[in-house]
Amino acid sequence: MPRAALITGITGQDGAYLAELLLQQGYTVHGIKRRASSFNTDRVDHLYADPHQEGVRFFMNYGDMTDATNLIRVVQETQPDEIYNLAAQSHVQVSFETPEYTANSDALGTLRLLEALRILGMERKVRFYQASTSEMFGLVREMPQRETTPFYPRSPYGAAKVYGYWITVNYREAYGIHASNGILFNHESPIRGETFVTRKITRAVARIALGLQESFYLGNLDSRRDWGHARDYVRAMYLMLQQDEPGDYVIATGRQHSVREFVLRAFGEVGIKLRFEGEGLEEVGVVDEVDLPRFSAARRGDLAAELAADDGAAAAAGQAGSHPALIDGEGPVPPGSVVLRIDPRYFRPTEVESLVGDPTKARERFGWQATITFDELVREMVADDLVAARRDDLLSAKGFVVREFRE
Ligand code: NDP
Ligand code: GDR
Repeated sequence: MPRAALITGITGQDGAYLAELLLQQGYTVHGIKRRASSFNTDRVDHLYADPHQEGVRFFMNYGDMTDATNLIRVVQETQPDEIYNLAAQSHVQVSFETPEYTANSDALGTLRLLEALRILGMERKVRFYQASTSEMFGLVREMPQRETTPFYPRSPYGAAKVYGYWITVNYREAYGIHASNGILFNHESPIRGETFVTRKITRAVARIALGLQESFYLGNLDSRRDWGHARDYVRAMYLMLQQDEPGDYVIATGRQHSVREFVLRAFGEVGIKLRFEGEGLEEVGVVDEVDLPRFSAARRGDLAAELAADDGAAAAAGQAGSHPALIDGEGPVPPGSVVLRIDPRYFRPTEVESLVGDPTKARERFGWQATITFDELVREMVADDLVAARRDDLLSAKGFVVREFRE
């Protein structure tokens, strides 16, 4: 019998990468998805197979972390060997607007799932993973943060996740459940939600490069994060549940960058050198220089070839593409263009200024370490958003309506 896993939050970024990994490992994967008035399964549609076919190993169940009866029934029906509890209202800023709902889904939701195991008498059968977070460290007590660093959450989200962490520890100690907390630092990917800062930046950079928008707005440019790639991080979740003993682990790269650095790096990918002018709410990001061969290649979709070709031959060869060659000053973003402004709407009532994790324990216990660098992460995200921006550009050029998503 193949092993069975149940993933809550399967329609999210991590759920999609984890489902892919577990299917590759031979698991049968059950996911819980919320009922929505439109399709919300974009990230896992490529894994979905018609359940009427033979040999299908990927199944979806309707459910919600706020509905205990539903969780009990889904666990009973799917009989998982491993449960990965990834479902959460995961946006820190949104948690200030919806604090009670965030506590209900993120804190009590975890309790409901653990209680489902007790009610069904599955405490010794199921291994449990809880998606804990570096946001629990909040106003950090030491640098870098490790498993022993005290928590000091700075948002309703962080506070709810602290409850989720401790109730997981408590059920492990009280009932002998193989339950582990992954204290994961920020991890991103091309399928990161569009309103988290990294994806917001890479989408905007791509759309600005294609001339689909002129500028965008951010909040605090100086906060610092330890950013890794989601593909690396779901591997850590899986490894935690393969250990003989459960435990709590920090998963991080050990390096941090500011939001400002992320912005500079992302614009650099499309050949735009940015400079910052002004201070506070008046600060703006201004185009300083444009590397035209690289910028043209990014617009055409030949960036990989451009990067590979030191002599610029690829850029010359590609000039017959859909976009004509750009002449300095004539592109959509000539030097002097303001492409980034500050909007205080994106400031948080209490901010987490600086996070960086020490993943030594995970490395020593099960050999985990991040393999994808910050530069590779930014490159992959910008490249993917360029594809989407080119598709939108082409569709609108051919007269089709392109949907504009707004935050
Ligand atoms: P996403 O926001 O991309 O995905 C969250 C998932 O939870 C979605 O599938 C969402 O469904 C689902 N969900 C939300 N509320 C409910 C609910 N009430 N009932 C059922 N499902 C619900 O998050 P990530 O994939 O980035 O993160 C996965 C988990 O890891 C989360 O718990 C997050 O808090 C935590 N985490 C994330 C980190 C990161 O950097 N990404 C770092 C540390 C922890 P829908 O698609 O319908 O909205
Ligand atoms: P975070 O991620 O709060 O760390 O939580 P997010 O990308 O939202 O913010 C990171 C930092 O960027 C600053 N920032 C902005 N953030 C957003 N979203 N939008 C903006 O316009 C903007 N401008 C500046 C923020 O103030 C913050 O300092 C993520 C989530 O995935 C959580 O679920 C997870 O637990 C933690 O990472 C680890």
